[in-house]
Amino acid sequence: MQIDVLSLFPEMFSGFLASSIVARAIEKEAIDVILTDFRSYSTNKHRKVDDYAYGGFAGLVLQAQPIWDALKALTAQGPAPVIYFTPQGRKLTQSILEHYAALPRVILLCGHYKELDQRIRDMAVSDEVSLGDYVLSGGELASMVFIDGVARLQAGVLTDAQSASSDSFSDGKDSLGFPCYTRPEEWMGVKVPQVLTSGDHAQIEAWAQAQAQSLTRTRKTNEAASKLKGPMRLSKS
Ligand code: 6GU
Repeated sequence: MQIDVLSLFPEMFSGFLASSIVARAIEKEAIDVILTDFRSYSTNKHRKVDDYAYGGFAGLVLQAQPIWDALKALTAQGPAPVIYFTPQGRKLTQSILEHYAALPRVILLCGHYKELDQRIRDMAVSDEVSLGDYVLSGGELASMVFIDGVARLQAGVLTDAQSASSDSFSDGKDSLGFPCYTRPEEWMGVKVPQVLTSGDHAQIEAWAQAQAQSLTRTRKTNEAASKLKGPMRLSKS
């Protein structure tokens, strides 16, 4: 899968692309990430990419020309969907990631601080995606979220142990995970749930399912009550 990224801040991606699963996906050639600074397509003598908003509104607007020319160059060999990251987009879900992960190529468009000229959104953008109802300084973090999400869905990227098929939201399961424990069996006086050391696999499976169901119910239907858990309980030590 080829992922082109149009951003004014390509340096934001360097640590991300060099680490963990995404780095392995690149090394295995499951994904290829190509960063393009669309400022380099500006025909302005000062390489300016933004200007005042018509109508006298506050703030600058990213001009259509550099983005259009960058997209024209990127799609000279063939079309690809252009995803623009904006809080006004549809909320990113696992099924959106699964849809795009199956395509040979996508182009990710990141704005920064300011809105894009509407004509680019109308004429060149095929999808608009948001992370949620809050405001970030630009689309770069959202596009890294997207890249991470599609990279781990590519064949051969995750090991069996990391398998994506048991992910919380895969297959439209829409369920959160269950509590996990590892050694030691007792830590700070707290034991792991007894069922997990019982060796009874049917019981363990039933426990995990029940836990996942109740977690999903409380987190999704009573968000206010599940938001805060208080400070670290360090006094015990
Ligand atoms: Cl995709 N972009 C920006 N700038 N802010 C956001 C977002 C995207 N999703 C949530 N907040």
